[in-house]
Amino acid sequence: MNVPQQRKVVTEIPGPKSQEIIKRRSEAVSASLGMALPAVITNAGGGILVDIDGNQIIDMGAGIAVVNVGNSAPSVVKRVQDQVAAFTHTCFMIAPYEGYIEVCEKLNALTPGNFKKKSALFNSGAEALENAVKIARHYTKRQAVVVFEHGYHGRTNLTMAMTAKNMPYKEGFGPFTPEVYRMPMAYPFRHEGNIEHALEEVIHKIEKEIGAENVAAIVIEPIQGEGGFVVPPKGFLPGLVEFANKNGIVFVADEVQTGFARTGQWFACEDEGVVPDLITTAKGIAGGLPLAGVTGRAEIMDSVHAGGLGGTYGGSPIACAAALGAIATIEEEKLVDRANQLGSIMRSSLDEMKKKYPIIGDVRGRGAMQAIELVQAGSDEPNSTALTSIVKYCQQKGVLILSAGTYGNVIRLLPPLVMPDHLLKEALVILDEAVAQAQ
Ligand code: PLZ
Repeated sequence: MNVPQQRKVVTEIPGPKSQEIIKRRSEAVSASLGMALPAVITNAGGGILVDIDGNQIIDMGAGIAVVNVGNSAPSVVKRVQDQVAAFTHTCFMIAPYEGYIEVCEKLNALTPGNFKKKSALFNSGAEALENAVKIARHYTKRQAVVVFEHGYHGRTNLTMAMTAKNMPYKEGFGPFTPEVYRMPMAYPFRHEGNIEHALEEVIHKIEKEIGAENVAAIVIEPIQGEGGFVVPPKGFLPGLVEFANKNGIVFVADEVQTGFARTGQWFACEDEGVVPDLITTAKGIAGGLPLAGVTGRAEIMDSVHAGGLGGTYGGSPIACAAALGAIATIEEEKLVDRANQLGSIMRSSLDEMKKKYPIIGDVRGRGAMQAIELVQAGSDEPNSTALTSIVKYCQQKGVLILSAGTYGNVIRLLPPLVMPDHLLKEALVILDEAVAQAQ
């Protein structure tokens, strides 16, 4: 491993060197960009981020579920280095290279569905979602797009419209693209009314308010990420797929956050045997390099005229080399199984915490994607003050944890899947202390 797998706190966080650079950051970088951890990173690997002051911080975010295979995974590094030395760019639409084709072959083989599939590659999750919608509209010759409360799909104009939460993603950035319709999400912890009827309610609303025959796509995250790791109850996703199939609607699973072993399966939709028409991927696909994909039924993917999709950098040879390295790492190191092991360590410790601390209202997630939702003790009122205090406490102790949730009250745990047990357990002990002091 390129960095020692040990937590070490040698200065306050941020330390003096980080503080100096962060001062330059505020002079040079637009104030519009957030910063969860005020520590300037110089190295990272396994489950550790090393900052410029020499602190070794346990990484419970994996760059938002990106470095599932770890930072600087050897097989990613090697393939990227070889690719950069060979050539950096041709533009796939100008002159092809094998890496792009190989990544598509892998995506077609790994994603659920026993039918002929094809893929196209892009640069970011938002771009994948944009293209999935373009493809679905072109194929169906319909316009409406159905999305869900608490959903997140990106920050471009179309994907802002698809994203549920106003602050910070949408405030002041309108007008948004039309023909995007938001449906109630089956959110077990907060569902108003009978959750058994959540599916019927959605179907009824689509039929009455949009007309099923006008819907091009239903787009949903199988487990919502930014929305707070909302896991819909069994039956909800299969029910939506059935409705989509019956009505000629393209069902799109947004697996940008859940994909690539994160939830203890290659893709989260496999859990209930859900077979989407299209799947969007990004983040975990390429070990940190910018890459995204749309994969799905060949007849849908091929329905767009030649030249209808593309982009200068989409599926860059370097990002494709990284993806092949990341996919090989997931296979060779059995990271799908590892996600389940990490998940059960996290789950048992979070369940214990819930028994002790009344500000934990809910524990949920799947595989190495686990969360706690914080409430005012004895109610289900969101508690974002406790979240701020917990995140800060963890930071000072050298543990990076990320927040999420429509109400800013969810702590989400997304460790790299190569994190050793001892680091994960140490991070959970510190999280326990952090929750205790936030009571
Ligand atoms: N779909 C399900 O989780 C990205 C957003 C970080 P991009 N989530 C992290 C931030 O605050 O900008 C995401 C996602 C799902 C789409 C996206 C968008 O992916 O690569 O950030 O464009």
